[in-house]
Amino acid sequence: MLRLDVVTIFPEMFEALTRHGITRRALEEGGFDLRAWNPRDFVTDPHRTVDDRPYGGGPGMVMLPGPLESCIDAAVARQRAAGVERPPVILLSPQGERFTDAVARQLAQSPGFVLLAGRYEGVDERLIERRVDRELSIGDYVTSGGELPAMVVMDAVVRLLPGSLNDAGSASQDSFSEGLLDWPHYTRPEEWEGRRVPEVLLSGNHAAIARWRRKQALLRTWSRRPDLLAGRELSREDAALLEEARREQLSRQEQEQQQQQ
Ligand code: 9D3
Repeated sequence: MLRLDVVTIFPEMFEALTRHGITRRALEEGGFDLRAWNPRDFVTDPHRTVDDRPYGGGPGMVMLPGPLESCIDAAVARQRAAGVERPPVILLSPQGERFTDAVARQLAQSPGFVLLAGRYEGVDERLIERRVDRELSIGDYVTSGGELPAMVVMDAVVRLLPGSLNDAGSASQDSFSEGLLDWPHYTRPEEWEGRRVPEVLLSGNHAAIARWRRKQALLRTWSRRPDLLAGRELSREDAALLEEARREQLSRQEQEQQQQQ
């Protein structure tokens, strides 16, 4: 069982994971467990202070190192009691290494880890030096705190755990493990608002369907996310499929232009 601990001043936010969907099911079936720790519970002053003004001035507040350290140590102690010898402490931070599918797969192999979600402008640097093993960012945009990024990390990791999906096939077929975007999906009705489902999907010809889907995935990846194909050699079959898809797309575009004239 994967052990997850998170240090946060908003523990209730993590109910988004424990109350809904795939993550709720994985929790109920014992795929992982999750405990949220509030640094406010580790301070004794009447205001239960966890932040203060930055030395050197400037806007916003900085999280105090003391309460965070006590809180992290309690989370680490729980991990150790559960048999996780050296749980890494991972800070969610705009300065972190980018969280990718490869990082998610690495974390899913581990017995457990502690996430630290910051609020305000940041965390006292000395706490990071003393307690944090790794920093992760989910991308180049600003969120209001580390909690949503922590949930993104947990969700992406938990859905990789064995037995955590409705459909066991999906995780290995997933876009990013394959390095390709998804093909388009269709369901009933066969015709909707004048648009028909591609005939091949109604044909019952499984080989033709698989070929069509692969072709669509290649075409979409090539046109929307060329970066995913950049460092990568396509198989002879894939290269031929993509070439065919590009020719078909070009002739469709030419037809559309003719109709406009
Ligand atoms: C980079 C902006 N910072 C200087 C103006 C201030 C700041 C804004 C928002 C510091 C922290 C935050 C809260 N966000 C996170 O802690 C965070 C985050 C993010 O904002 N984007 C992508 N990944 C992450 S992981 C944690």
